[in-house]
Amino acid sequence: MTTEISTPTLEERLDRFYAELEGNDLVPLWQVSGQLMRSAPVPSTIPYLWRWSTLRRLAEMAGELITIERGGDRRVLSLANPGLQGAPFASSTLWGAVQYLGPRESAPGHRHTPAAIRFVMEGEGVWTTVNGDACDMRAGDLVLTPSWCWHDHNNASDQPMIWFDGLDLPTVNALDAVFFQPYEPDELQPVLGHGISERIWGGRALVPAGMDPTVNGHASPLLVYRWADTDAALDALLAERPGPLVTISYTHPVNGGPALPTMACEMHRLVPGRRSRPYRKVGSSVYVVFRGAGSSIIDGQRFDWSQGDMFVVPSWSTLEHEAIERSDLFAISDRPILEALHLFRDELFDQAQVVHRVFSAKGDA
Ligand code: 1HN
Repeated sequence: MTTEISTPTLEERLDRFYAELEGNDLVPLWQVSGQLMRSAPVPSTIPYLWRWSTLRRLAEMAGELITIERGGDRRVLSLANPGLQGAPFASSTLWGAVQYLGPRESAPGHRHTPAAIRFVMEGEGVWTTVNGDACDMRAGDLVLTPSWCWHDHNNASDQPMIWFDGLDLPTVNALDAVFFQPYEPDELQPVLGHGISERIWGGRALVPAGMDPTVNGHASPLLVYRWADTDAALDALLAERPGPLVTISYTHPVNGGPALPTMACEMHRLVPGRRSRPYRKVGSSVYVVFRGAGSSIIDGQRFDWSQGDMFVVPSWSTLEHEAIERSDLFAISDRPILEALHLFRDELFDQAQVVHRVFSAKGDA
């Protein structure tokens, strides 16, 4: 009697092949190339907005319920983009958050490789000490804590303060380049003086000769950008270049590059009643409404905003703004990283022709 050895069909051979690939931790490109190679970016980050009323209420609740302890170190509520599967990130590359510091409270010193910015929404009487330089924080000020600089926050007033924190943490994390170190043995570093970097490097286009501009590595040696200067620069620019939108960048006073090598900071001033031209760029942004009210259309979805609201614009999303009163929008982005890698591109369109859907934030009536 003869046993028949049947040749396996092509289908059987393919089944075995794919099972073997899986069993050996291999993935064939032809099954995934459609997801990996798109004609243009398809971000997981979605356009999204958080209301200031919600942020402030929950930050205040955190102030009542949560103490600042070593380890956690900070009372921070992160903007968690719903497109990012529960990650505490505003976008795939940017951290955005509100931080609450109670009256007479300090947040202990530490340093980390992710760089951070603070943008102050309201209040005064708080300073962040950065490598010994106590940087006073008032509404509209931008304070830098560059990569690996020691920093602690101190509130000498009887009022709490809430500010916006922006970090490049998701990017540094994706690169597995996060290092963190608590300041020891004391909770706070010694203060060498208040506003040292401003006195040395804050002279607009006048910088000292013969002083090292690399004290903070590739970050700006100037740690604080005051609202009065920002406001005056925007006014002057608007007088010369009438809207609908003017933008200033916060720069390194010596090389003219971004204030931080990994994160761009900008302030946009919008003239009421006029729509900005549709614009898109590679890389995401987190916006903070410092003053004013209006709306932004992100890929056809309209987000109405007012003072203190925060929203995310994903990579390659078309963006238009229209203010109903004079408005100032602070924004951070990952643009310096994309530019350094020669991956940046952008497009400005002529016409607003967008039909829009209206976004309502959680908690909106
Ligand atoms: C951090 O150190 C601060 O120093 C704020 O205030 C937010 C988010 C993630 C990781 C570290 C701060 C942070 C942070």
